[in-house]
Amino acid sequence: MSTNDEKKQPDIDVTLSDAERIQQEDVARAKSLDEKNAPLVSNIYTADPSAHVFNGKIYIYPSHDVESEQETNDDGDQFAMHDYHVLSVDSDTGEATDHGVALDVKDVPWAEKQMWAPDAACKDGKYYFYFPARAYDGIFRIGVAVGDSPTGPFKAEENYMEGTYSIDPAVFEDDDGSYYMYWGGIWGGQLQNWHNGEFNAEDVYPADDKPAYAPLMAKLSDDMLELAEAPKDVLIIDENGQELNTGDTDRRFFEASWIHKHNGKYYFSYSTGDTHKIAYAIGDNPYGPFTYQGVILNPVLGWTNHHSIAKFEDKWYLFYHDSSLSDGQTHLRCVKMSELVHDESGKIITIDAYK
Ligand code: FUB
Repeated sequence: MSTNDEKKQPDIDVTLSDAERIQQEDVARAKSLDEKNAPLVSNIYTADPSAHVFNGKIYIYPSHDVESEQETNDDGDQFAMHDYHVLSVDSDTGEATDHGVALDVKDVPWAEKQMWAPDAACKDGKYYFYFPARAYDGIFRIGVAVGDSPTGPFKAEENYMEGTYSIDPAVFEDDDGSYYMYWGGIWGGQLQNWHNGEFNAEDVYPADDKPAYAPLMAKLSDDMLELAEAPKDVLIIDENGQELNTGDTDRRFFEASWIHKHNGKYYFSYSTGDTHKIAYAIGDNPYGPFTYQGVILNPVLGWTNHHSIAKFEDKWYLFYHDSSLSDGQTHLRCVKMSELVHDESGKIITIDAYK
């Protein structure tokens, strides 16, 4: 007969990576979930939706997920994307249009593979598309490509943006016309390989009771092609002003930075990664610090959770993804949207993607 302690042990296969374990669970439960929102497109797999309103229309800049022979592991090798498509949403019908290939890795001189979560910005009639990819030395960097239309095509710069590393760029335009980029991610996102200021193949994390790795941010140059200043840490603090610690996996930053402004406050939101939530923190300026507030989106079907937030015609929307279109395959995701509500005190009402 087993003891109580033995009974409490979860039935976990320790030979599996976290990504494989979640995928097994998701494939088993996918068909039993009742989705609140349908995929915006189903002709291709899409993920990591960064949404903006340009010229009165919603444009979504997602990753383009593809089938891959790569193994599923915690570095995200299974996310072997090689190009980007842009989507737009028709405000009358709510239907989304896929505008086709906007940028392919073969046209990016510095990038070898893994075109992960992108974003875009518009300035003076030009469109700037920001994307992370692995360079030929295996290190993730962030590049920029320029176009004349929100749907591309975009022409990549020769090299990545100097001073950038890691993944998931998000670009925010403040009311004064300044643009800021936020980025970073741990595990596959490699932030833990930059602990001494240069790339180091060894993963090093702060102890559980020490401040977690912070996302990074910097103001962009006037031409939108470079960082205008050295990257700074984005501090996420608790109600006592203390930085969130590495061991606080329910609240600390993992990846998927986003920022929006509501009633003069700056809302920094992000994925908690291995605890699968989209969380947010509020600050008084683009540099932070940001004080942790709560959860925007509960865990979805799939190993990753990644989102954006945009206002369209007086309503706020959350753009997110899950793996429902592939019945739980973690690397074959689909983007969706849901209304998002700030209550009277400015708090965001938590969203659940399933009924
Ligand atoms: O899509 C590849 C990676 O998965 C993204 O860069 C992460 O944010 C996660 O969604």
